[in-house]
Amino acid sequence: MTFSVVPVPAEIRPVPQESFQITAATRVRALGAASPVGAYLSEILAIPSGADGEISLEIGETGVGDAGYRLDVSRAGVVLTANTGTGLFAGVQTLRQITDGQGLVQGCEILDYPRFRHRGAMLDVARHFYSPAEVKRYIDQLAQYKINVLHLHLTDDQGWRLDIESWPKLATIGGATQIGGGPGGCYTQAEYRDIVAHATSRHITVIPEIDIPGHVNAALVAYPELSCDGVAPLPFTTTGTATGFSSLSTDKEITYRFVEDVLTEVAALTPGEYLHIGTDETHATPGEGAQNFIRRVLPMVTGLGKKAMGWHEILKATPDAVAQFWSKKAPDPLVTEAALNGTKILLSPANKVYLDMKYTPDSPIGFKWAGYIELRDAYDWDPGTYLDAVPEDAILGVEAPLWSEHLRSRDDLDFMAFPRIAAVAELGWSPRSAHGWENFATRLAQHGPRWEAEGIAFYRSPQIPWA
Ligand code: TNX
Repeated sequence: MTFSVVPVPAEIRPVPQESFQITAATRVRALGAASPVGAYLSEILAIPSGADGEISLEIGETGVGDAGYRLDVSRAGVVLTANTGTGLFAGVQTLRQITDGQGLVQGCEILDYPRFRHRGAMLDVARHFYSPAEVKRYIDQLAQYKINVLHLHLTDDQGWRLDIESWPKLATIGGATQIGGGPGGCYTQAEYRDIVAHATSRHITVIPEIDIPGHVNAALVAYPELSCDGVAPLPFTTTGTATGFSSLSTDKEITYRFVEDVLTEVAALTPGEYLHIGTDETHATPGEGAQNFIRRVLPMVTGLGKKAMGWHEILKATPDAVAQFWSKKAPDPLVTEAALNGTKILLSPANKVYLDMKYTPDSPIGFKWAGYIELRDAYDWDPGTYLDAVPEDAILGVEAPLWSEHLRSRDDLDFMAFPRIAAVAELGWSPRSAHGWENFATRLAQHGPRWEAEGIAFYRSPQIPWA
C-alpha cells in the first residue's frame, strides 16, 4: 500500500516495517488542550480514550508553526504532536487517511504544515438554500482535506438566508424565495450559531458574506425603502441573463442604518476575524455610488472589530480590505497594483476553481462562462505565481466558490465539489516542491472508496484511475 495522503504532506518518510495495528484494546490518549481533538479522533475511528493509550496526541513544540504537526507511526503506537489543537486536528486528518479499513496504520514519520493561511471553500446558500444539516455535512467533508475556512454567501438577489432581528422581513420575505420557485429558507440566529460552532469544532472559520450594495433584490422585496426608486421589486427566482441588476440606494441614510444594523448582528454572531461585504457586480449602482458606499461601510466593519473582505472590485474603492480575485483572466492591473502595495489577495480564479463550472460539455449541471474545468485544470496552476508580478507573500490563500444557481440537491453539491475541492486543498496546503499531477492522480484514486463509503456523490473524472 502506498501513501495516498491528500493534501500531500510537506515531508513524509515511509517506514514500512513499522505499521501499527489498531485492535479492540487500542486507546486514544489526549490530555489537557489535546483532549477535544482526542475526542474527535475517538469518534471517527471508534476507539475509546484511555490514559495509557497507544495513540497519543500531545501539545508540544514541533518547529512547524501553529497549524503544522508531527506524526510518528511505529509498531508500538502513534504519536501525534502539534503546537496547537488546530495542528493536532490537521494531523488527525492525515492519520485517518493512512489507516486502512482493517485498522492498519502505515508506518511513517511525517512533518507537515500549510503553505497558505487561508484554504477556503465558499458555499452559495442564497440561490438555492442548503439546510444547516447539509452545511454541516459539507464542513465535515472539507475538514478532511485541511480546508480551514468556510465562506457562506448568505445573501443575493434570489434569497436572504440569515435572520436579522432588527429587520425581521429579511427572513420572512427575503428568505422565502429561491431559484425555481421553491420555498427557500433562512437560518435562525440559533441555527447560524450552531453552524459556526460545528465549523469551529472542525477548526474551520466561517466568513459570512452579506453581498452589498448590489445582489440585493431579496432584501429590496422585503424593504423597498432601501431601493433607488423606492418601489418594491418582484421576487427574483430565476438565474436570469444579467447579473448585477439590483442595488441598495447609496444616497439614502436609511441604507446606512440598515447596513450597520445587519453587520452589527452578523459580527456578534461570528467569532472569525473577517466579514465579507461582497461588492461584486455593482452595475446597477449609479455613478460613484458603489465606491462611496464601500468607503462608508468599511469603518463600520472595523468599528465592529472585524476586518473587511470583498470581491476584487472592492479595490476600486479602497485598498484596505482583503480582495478576493475571481476573474477568469489574470493578471488584473488593479489587483496587481494593490497587492504590490500591501493588500492581501485571496485567489479564486473563475477558470480554475469555480466549482459551479461544468467539468466537460457533457456535465449534467453547471455554468460554462469561465470554461470547462476538469480536475486537472483545477489542479495545474500555482497560487504563488498566478498573478505574474505579485509575490507569494501577498497571497492570503486560495478559495473554491460553489455558486448554486444550478445546484438543487445534496448530490449536486457533492458532484460539483468532489473531486475538485481536493485539488484546491492541495494547492492551498502542500509545498510547491511536492506538486505533481501524476502523483496527485495516483493518490486521489485511493479516495474514491472513502467517498463512496461516506455517501459522497462525486464526479468520477476519467482523468483518475479510481480504486
Ligand atoms: C459570478 S463571482 C458571480 C456570481 C455568480 C457566479 C456564477 C462573483 C463575485 N459573482 O454572482 O453566481 O458568477 O458562476
